Amino acid sequence: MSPLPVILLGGGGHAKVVLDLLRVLKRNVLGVCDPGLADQGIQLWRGLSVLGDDHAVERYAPADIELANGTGSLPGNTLRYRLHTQFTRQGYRFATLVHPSAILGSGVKLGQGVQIMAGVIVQADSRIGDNVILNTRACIDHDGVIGDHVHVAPGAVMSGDVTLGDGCHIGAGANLLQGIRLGSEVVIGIGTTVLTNVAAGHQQTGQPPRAPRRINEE
Ligand code: JB2
Repeated sequence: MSPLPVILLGGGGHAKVVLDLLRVLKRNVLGVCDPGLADQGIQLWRGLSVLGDDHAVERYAPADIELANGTGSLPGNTLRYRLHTQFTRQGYRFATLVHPSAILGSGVKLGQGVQIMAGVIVQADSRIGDNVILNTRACIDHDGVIGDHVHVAPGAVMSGDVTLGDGCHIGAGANLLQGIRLGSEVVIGIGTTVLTNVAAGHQQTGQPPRAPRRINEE
């Protein structure tokens, strides 16, 4: 059975990457819903018809289409979460998209609406929740547990057996030690190295360097 046609939600920066991914996967994209584009009277965006605001989705029955969430998720911005929960409640499904250059190990499980971008590696037995973005070149090593609505930004590295609670944001280039557990809604700053667990609703940013020491001389 051929995959259902797709409607893209959002026409900003993240949506460009999602649209490229849909095209690489040869998905039939019916158009984009974006109130910003519609308000400006823009009818064509990157070769796609602008269908209107999100109400345009309702012209299609949930069984006849899939949605692609083209809105990104940055700390404090709930739009992506809101679109996912609202349309899921209405019975629509979000396409799970995996770039052909990504590597998925054995036993990996992906939730609904997961977006795995170019160059991502997800190792054996990792579980990825709904509406997650694993952005360009991110890495989840073995046995990772990634909650719903998480964004792992480009180049961030989760060592083995890391658990991220729902709604976490992992900044670009961050590194998490193996076995680290983050509660829900934790924000890790760009380039931050995380060596201890972080409780729900907290953030860890910055990178205090330590003076060089001889190995085995703590
Ligand atoms: O209610 C809405 C709505 N409100 C704003 N429904 C829909 N379908 N779209 C909505 N938008 C549209 O989302 C705006 O009109 C705009 O076109 C788009 C947001 O685009 P922006 O480029 O501002 O953000 P983004 O979420 O695509 O990307 C952010 O997050 C990514 C993960 C950026 O900061 C990126 O740099 C980042 N990579």
